[in-house]
Order: sequence, then C-alpha cells, then structure tokens
Amino acid sequence: MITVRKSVEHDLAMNHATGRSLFLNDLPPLAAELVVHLVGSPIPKGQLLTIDKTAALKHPGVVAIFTAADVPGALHFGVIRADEAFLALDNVEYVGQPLAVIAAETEEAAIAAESLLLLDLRNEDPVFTIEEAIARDEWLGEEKKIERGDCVHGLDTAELRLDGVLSIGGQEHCYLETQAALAEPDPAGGIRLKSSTQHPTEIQTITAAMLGIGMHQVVVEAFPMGGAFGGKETQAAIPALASALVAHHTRRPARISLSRRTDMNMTGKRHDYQVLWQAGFDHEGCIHALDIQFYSNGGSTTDLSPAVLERSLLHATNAYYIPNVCIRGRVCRTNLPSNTAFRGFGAPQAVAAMENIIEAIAVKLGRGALEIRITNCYSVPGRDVTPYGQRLKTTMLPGLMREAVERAGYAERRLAIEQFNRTSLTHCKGISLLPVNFGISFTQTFLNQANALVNLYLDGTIQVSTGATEMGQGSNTKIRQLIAREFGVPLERVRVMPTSTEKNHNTSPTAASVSTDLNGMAALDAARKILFRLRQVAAKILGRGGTLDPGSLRFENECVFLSGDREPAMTLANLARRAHSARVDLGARGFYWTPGLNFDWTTGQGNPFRYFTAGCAVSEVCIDRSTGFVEVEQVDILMDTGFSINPGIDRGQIIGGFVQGMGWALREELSYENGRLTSNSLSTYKIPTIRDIPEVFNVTLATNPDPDCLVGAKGVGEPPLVLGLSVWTAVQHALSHISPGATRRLDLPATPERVLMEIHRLQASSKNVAPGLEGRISTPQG
Ligand code: MTE
Ligand code: LUZ
Ligand code: MOS
Repeated sequence: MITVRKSVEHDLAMNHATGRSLFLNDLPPLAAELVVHLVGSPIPKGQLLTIDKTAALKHPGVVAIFTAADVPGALHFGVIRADEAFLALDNVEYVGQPLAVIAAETEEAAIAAESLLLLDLRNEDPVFTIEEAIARDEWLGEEKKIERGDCVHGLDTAELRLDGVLSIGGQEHCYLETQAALAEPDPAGGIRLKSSTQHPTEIQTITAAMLGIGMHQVVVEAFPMGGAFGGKETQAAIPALASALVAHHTRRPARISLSRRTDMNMTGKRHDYQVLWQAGFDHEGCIHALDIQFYSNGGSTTDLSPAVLERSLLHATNAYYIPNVCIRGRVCRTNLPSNTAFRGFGAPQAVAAMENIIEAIAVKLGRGALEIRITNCYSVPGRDVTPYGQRLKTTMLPGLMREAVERAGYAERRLAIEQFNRTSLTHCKGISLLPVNFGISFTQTFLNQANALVNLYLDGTIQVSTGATEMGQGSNTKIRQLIAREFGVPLERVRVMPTSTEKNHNTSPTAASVSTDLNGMAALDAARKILFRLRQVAAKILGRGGTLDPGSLRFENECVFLSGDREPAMTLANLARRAHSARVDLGARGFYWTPGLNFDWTTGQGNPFRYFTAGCAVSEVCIDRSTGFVEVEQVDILMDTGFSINPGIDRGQIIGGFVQGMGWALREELSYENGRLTSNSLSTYKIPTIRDIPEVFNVTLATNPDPDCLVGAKGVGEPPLVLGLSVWTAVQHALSHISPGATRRLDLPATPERVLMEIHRLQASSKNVAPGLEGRISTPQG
C-alpha cells in the first residue's frame, strides 16, 4: 500500500475545481449575526481630530460604531514590533487605514452609515517612495549587513567594474478569497474566531491582547483558505480584530469579508525595492567582488519587513559564489499600507538584482549570460560557501543547470532564435536559463517548531491535527499521506482535522515553505509514540513466550504482521481495541524542532537554513516590437524536490509559483495617486490568466536526496516563484539583439510600456553606434 511518493489527489481539488468548496464567507449566517464594516482613512497622512458618529448611528440597521476609544485592551499589535494601531488613535499613516468599525444588520446599512460619519482630519506631508523616504530619513529598523572578504579591495583590483540601479515593483497577492473573519462570543466570556489566516496563534494572541483577556479565552479556527500567498501571514489581523471587537461589545456573532477593492486598497503587498550595486569581475566573467545595497518600501509599520529584508540579504548572491561581498539593506517607512510577506519573502527581489548583474556583465563582455551563470555558480569545495558562512552540503546546482540546458534543447533553440531575430522586422525573441537556490527554514530560528495531535480510534481510523493551515498548497494531503504510511493504512482511514488553537498551541505561521516539514515531523513524532505503545501490546498478545521483539512487527494493509510473515497476525482495529482494553493511551502529542540552525545578525554569519531547494527554468519569449508585448512561448523547469511526497501537488506548486512570478515580472503593476491605489481592481491590475500560460510548459522533478530534508521531500511552495524571473531575463536576451553591447535598464515589472520604451531607446542608441542598422538585427548576444 503505497501512500507517499505518489500523486494522490489533493484533498480539496475536486471541490475547488467544481466551486463546491465553502470558504468562511460561504458559511450560512448564524442567528443574530452582524455585518462588520471597516471605515478607512481617506488621506495618506495626518491627524485624526474627531469622528462624529451621531448621524451614522441613527441610520436604520446600524447597531454600533467603534473607534480606538472602544478598544478595551492593547490598541497596537505586530509580530516583530507592536507598532501597528488596529484603529487609528490620533495619527493616520496610510489611505485605507481603519478609523472605525461599523456593526450593522446589513451591508447596505453599514455602507450608508459610513457616508454619514463626520471625520475631522488634518493633512500632513506624506512620503510614498523609497527615494523620498531616504531623503527624509524615514526608516523602520536599523541597517542589516552581511560581509565576506574585502569588498573594497576586490572592487579596486578587479579587471572590470560595473555599477547600476534597479527598481523592482511590488505585487498584490490576489488570493481568490479576500480577508475574512467570523467571531462568536463564547458563553464562558471569551471569543471563538474563524479566520482566513495562515497564522492562527497570532490571531489568538492579538485578539486576547486587544480585548484585554487571556489567550485561553480565545479560540481561533483557521478556515481553509482560498489562497493566501503570504498575504494572510500577518494581515488577517485587522479583519479578525474588527469582528472580535464587535462580538465582544454586542455579544452577537460578527462577520467580515472584505470586498476585493477594499482588500486591494488597505492590505500590504510584496515590497517594492531599489537596489544599488557595484560589481568587480574579470574578462572571463568571474565575479570577484559585489557591493549591493537594498532599500525596501516597508509601508507605514514594521509588520514582517525586517524579516523580509533579511531573507533578501541571505539570497543576495542567489546561486553564485562571490568571494568578496558587502550586502546591506534597510527598510524605508512610507505612508502606504504596511507591506508584508509574499511568496518568496524578499528572495525574489534579491535574485532579480543578482540576475540583473549577471545580465549586465554578459552585455559588457559580449558573452552569453548562461556562460556567466555557469562560471559563477556554487560548485566545488571552496566555492560552495554562502556569504554568511553556510556551506552547501550538496552542490548539485551545476549539474542541475547542465541537465536543464540539455532537456530544454537550449543550444539549438538559441541558434534558432538568432536566426529568427536576423530575419524578423516585427518580433524579437530571447531565451534564458535562471537558477534558484532557496534556503528552507524560517530565518528567525525560534519559528522552526511545530506540535501535533494524533488520535487512533477503536476502528483503526486516525485523526491528525497540526498547526498547519491549508491555503491550497496541499499540506493537509501530504501530512495525511505521511501518517497513512506510518500506520500502514489507506489514505481514507486518515483525516486531517480543521486547524485550531484549541488542539495545537503556540504555533508558527504556515509559511517559509516548511509547513509540511515541520508539521509533518511533529505528526510523525506523535504517530510513532502511539505505534511504540501498540507494538508493546501486540508483542504481549502475539507472545512467543516473551521472545517477540516489538520492533520486528510490521504495520501494513491495516494489519500487524510478524516479521517475515505474509499473513497478518491481527488487524490494526483489533489491536487498537485490545490496547484500549489494556488501558493504553491511543492518542499522542508530537513535537518537532529543526536542529542545527543558528544565525547571528550582529556578525551576519551562521546556518539559517536546514537545506536548500534548487531548480532551474529555461524560458523563451517573443516580443512584439511595435507594442512591447511579451509572449512567453516555452518554459522548461527542472526542480529538485528530493523524494517528493506527492509529485502531482509539487507540479502544481511549481507551475502556480512560476506563473505568479511571471506575472510579477511582466504584467502586474501597482499604481498610486497620492497614496491611493488606482490599480485596485482586476481590470486595472493584470494578473496572468490562462492565456498567458505558455503553450509548451515542461516540468521535471529531480530527486536528489538530501539527508537534512526533514521528511525526505524538499519544500517547494515558494522557490518556483523566483524562477518566474527567467521570462524577464529572456526579455533582456531578446533586447540584446536590438543594440548589441548597449547598456540596458529594464526595471521590474517589464510591462509592455517599459519594454517598448527600452526598445526605442536601444534603437536610438544603435542608430548612433551603427547608422543604417536601425530596425535590423546584428550580432546577437546573451
Ligand atoms: N499554494 C496555493 N495554492 N495557495 C497559496 O496561498 N502559498 C504559498 C505556497 N503555495 C500558497 C501556495 C506560500 S507563500 C507558502 S510559504 C507555502 O505555500 C506555504 O505552504 P507550505 O509550507 O506547505 O509549502
Ligand atoms: N515568514 C517568516 C516567512 O516569518 N520568516 C521567514 O523566514 C519566512 N520565509 C518565507 C516566508 N515567510
Ligand atoms: Mo509564504 S510568503 O512564507 O506565506
């Protein structure tokens, strides 16, 4: 009975695909349930003088309106620093910042009441961009730094030197299900919350603090989410707090579900970055020194920004060994919603910067970018240590790159592209291979822990509860597979139960691609405790005068087997009943903490990751030279997932992650007017659709074992997103045909507008360099 390394169907696949899945806001209304509505600030920065509720409260259907003054406990919250006000007290810091919570019988009444609220606000001078924040010395936290070797000397003595600036845009999460919460007063005086969250313990913590009650009075159930992508790691907070506050004061159930527009307007996004760099290298393209400075746009409060920035610093050289490096970063404070976790968590921005440097070096040397990548890739001992001193125990990157090149037919396709570019006057193609080496573990060491509860019932069926939340990534399915294998039962005999703080305490967020690793290991720990007891009982029953070694028993096909036997000795259900009669506990708690992790930001050195998930993508794009529109024609991904528990789910994660990264790289552009998001609907913010997915999309799973993988399989939730950048480097390759040798600057996202402007700029420069060649393609590079 094989349950792992098998593409069993995702638990929710059929329901999601047929629209039958129920999300939080699909639950039928409870008796006397109230609608919760947030009133957001209309201005980006200023003083909140008064809120006059008189007229609004008189509107029929309006039950109550709460402001900061109605918060019985802590007004501020935050995972790293408690610097975010749930409701504005005297300052407002961004457009959409909650000022008041309206509780009404209907949505219509709530909206009507909002327009009747009289707000007295005084404007102050806001800051929106990274440049403005730097100029005005607005920061969230201190500068962080990782250094190795002598960067200044390395730059001074290098044969060649380049420097540059790269702007990287943010990204809206666009989970299909918007932020939502449902609070019910508990007869015992507490609150029961259902929340669409990746982090039930955080919701429990801040709800208790906000209400001024103990955490034991708050139970949070994490409802299966219709997508999260990091956007619900911390930012499920405000909706949950709003519904809890209403339930607390009115003693009625209270539900909130943000409209798409409100969600887009008021929640944080992927951080936009400005990156300044200088690289020193030789004529072979080998990089000797890199000085790189990251500035991220943190928005108005700390949220997860320092942790996101830290992951950027840790991924600053991506898959490359650079002996002399100075990597610095700082978070800018601006008057925008606080930016937050988003799949990749700072790594995509860092990899974009590094790969852009590779592209610039390739242009400078007139060599192929692939060659530069291979030259600098982590490889042999001595060239296998990260800037922060962690050795890559398994350096399979060069091998992966070689295999990816072969599988994709890179060399032949590149020749064909050059041929095409010589003849086409309307289009221009490019191809690029991009590697990723993604560190797996929370970079805050303490978060790398999980607890689990496993119950074996008298009929041989099993329930598992962990702190993992299901957002579509399939951790429930994978944990079920692991537990079924451990007990030797078919999948149908195991159920993963709803995630609740009642069963799993003090949990870490479901994030950092480690939820199956951590929660799977904790569940296995619990299962093994039960199995240990069962073995003792079975050994006693099956006897052989006390000579039977309990460890020799096998659990398979819902039965127990003596070693070597093909006929079962007894069924698992029978054994469970016998154990129960003998007063043996059939439930167990498990715990896991990842060993071997350490990191010290004062030295910038340590081993923050348990292992790395590596992969490569080869992307081919075709640019329409008259519109700048980029079509992605073919993608070939090779991703090392180790001994995948569920290759089918991993394939889904790889394709989904890649397409999400591709959207960020090519299409998704956030635009603001005086701090107000103007791209706040799906008609003005272009996420990839089914038509943007390349016609040829090959995914291959490599299976290199790594003894440090917790469950044998490698975390795969985030790394593939980074590979979406390969479409952007492929665009750069395509552009290199327009004006060979010309310096490019292609900021992210490479929207048609930006690509077209770059084409025009390059054409103009090629006119200057080689008159008569304009519009024609000459010596290719890339
Ligand atoms: N896949 C789906 N379908 N929906 C999601 O919201 N989130 C991603 C990734 N894959 C996400 C997803 C993010 S940001 C992370 S960190 C991981 O899933 C978390 O789950 P894991 O630890 O089980 O990989
Ligand atoms: N969240 C977090 C994360 O708190 N720490 C991390 O290291 C991390 N990494 C990726 C995604 N979320
Ligand atoms: Mo994912 S950004 O770790 O939630």
